[in-house]
Amino acid sequence: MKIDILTIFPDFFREIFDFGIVRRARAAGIVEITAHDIRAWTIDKHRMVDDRPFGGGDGMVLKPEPIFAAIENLIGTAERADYPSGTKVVLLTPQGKQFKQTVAREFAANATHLIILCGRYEGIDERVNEALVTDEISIGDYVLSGGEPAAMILVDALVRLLPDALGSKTSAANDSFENNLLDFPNYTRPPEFRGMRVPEVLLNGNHHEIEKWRKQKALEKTEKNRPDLLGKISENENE
Ligand code: 9D3
Repeated sequence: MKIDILTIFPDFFREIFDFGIVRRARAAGIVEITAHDIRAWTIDKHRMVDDRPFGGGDGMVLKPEPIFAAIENLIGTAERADYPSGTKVVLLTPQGKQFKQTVAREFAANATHLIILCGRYEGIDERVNEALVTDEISIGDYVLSGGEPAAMILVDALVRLLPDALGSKTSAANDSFENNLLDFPNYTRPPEFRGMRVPEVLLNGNHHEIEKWRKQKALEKTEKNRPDLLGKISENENE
C-alpha cells in the first residue's frame, strides 16, 4: 500500500512512523508512507495555502488550487471518476463519518493508494470535498487543532491490518473491537508486588479455568468502561 499525506506540517510526521509495527511494515515494503507539504504545489509569489472565507468569519480556509495540483500529481487525474480502483482520497475533518475498526478493515482490504488530506484553520474549500474526496472521516467527538494527529491514528490502525504487518505470533483477529469485547487484564512476575497478589487462577496452570476467568474479566471490564459495546456482541454472533 502507498500512503501519501498532504499537510502544511510535514515535519509533524518525520519520526512518528519510525517505531514498532509501522516501522517494520515500511522496512518490509508492505507500506510506503510519504508526508508532502501542500505548499510545494503553490505557484503564486507568496506560496499561499490559505485565504479568507467568502461570506466572512474568523480564521482561514485552505485554498483549492494547491490541493487539486497535488492530487493531479499523485494520482494522475483530479477527476474522482477516473481514479484507478484501489485509490482513496480521505479528508480528515470534524464533520466526517466516524473512524471505527470496521473502516480501518475496509481501507486495509480495498485500498492500494491512500491519500490523506489534513485540514487546518477553519477548514478546506468545499470544492476539494465535492470533486476529489472519496471518504470524509473524523476520528471522534473531540476538537483537535488539525487533521495531523488524526492522520497518524488512521495510518497506525490501518498498517497493522495489512497482510503480514503483524508478526506470526500475534493476530489482528484477536484484537479488542474485532469481537466487541475489551481485553482481559494481564499480569507478569513477580507474583506478589507491594502486597498485591496476582490472581491465583493464573498461577495454577489450569487452562480451562484461566479461559473462563479471562472471559469473565473481559466482560466485567467492558460493562464498566464500554457498556455500549455489549449490545454489539449478539449482533456479531449472528453474522
Ligand atoms: C467543528 C469545529 N469547527 C467549528 C468552527 C472548528 C474546527 C475545529 C477543529 C475546525 C477544524 C478543526 C481541526 N480538526 C481536524 O482537522 C480534525 C478532527 C477533529 O478535530 N476531531 C476529530 N477528528 C478530526 S479529523 C480532523
